[in-house]
Amino acid sequence: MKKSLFITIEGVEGAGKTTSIPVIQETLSAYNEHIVLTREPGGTEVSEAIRETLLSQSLPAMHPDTELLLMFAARAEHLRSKIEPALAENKIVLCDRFTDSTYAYQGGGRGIADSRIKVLEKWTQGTLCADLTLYLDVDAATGLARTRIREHSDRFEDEDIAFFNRIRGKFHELMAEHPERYRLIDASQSISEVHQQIRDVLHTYLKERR
Ligand code: Z5A
Repeated sequence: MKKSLFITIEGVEGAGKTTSIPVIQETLSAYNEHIVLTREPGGTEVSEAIRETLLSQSLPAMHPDTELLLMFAARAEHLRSKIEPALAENKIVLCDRFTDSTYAYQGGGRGIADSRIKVLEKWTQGTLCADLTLYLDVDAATGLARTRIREHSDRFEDEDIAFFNRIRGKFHELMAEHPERYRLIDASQSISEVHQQIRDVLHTYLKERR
């Protein structure tokens, strides 16, 4: 049986993706102990360097097209040198954000048409897409309030609430378009309740695959 799996975690800032990763890893390890944890933008030395540019607040604002192309430049490197080899070796790849974030942030947030994003998606990924997407859903104001107690912000976190409301709206559209891979987690609940939902969803998903 194929043991490789490509799992992505999505949500607005402060949804609790980072906080949930150890729970996801622990639950998945009963199925396949070879798990590659990674993130976007980033995940390789070159892609992390592109991430620095994308998130930097010391640079002037960049054009949305530049932002979009840099996201896919980082993704191309990440796919070729890390994700695709790991999947070929039958590993699980657990990725904190992936192309759905591009549709949500550069599409929903910045207003770039889906059709333009699709061209780059096809070029960079071919037919590869996530097997499973854990979508942690929380309203933008709650998510942002959770992150704004941090000392440092990044270029995205400085955007206004309308930007993040559009992003959440886009994630909901994506969830309706891809019910076969999307699993909704109610991230407005307490951390322990969110983690229990994640365990339940993963156990059900993995049982169905056996
Ligand atoms: N981006 C893009 O524009 N296009 C793309 O294609 C891709 C990405 C791939 C990456 O930055 C940025 O890049 C991101 C989108 C953009 N925008 N921003 N900013 P990042 O990786 O640094 O940002 P992030 O993914 O949004 O991470 P985050 O802000 O840390 O969110 P999180 O990982 O979901 O949250 P967390 O760190 O787990 O939790 C935040 C705080 O909330 C923390 O203190 C927790 O203890 C607390 N928390 C978490 N869950 C709960 C619950 N349930 N109740 C109460 N408190 C909670």
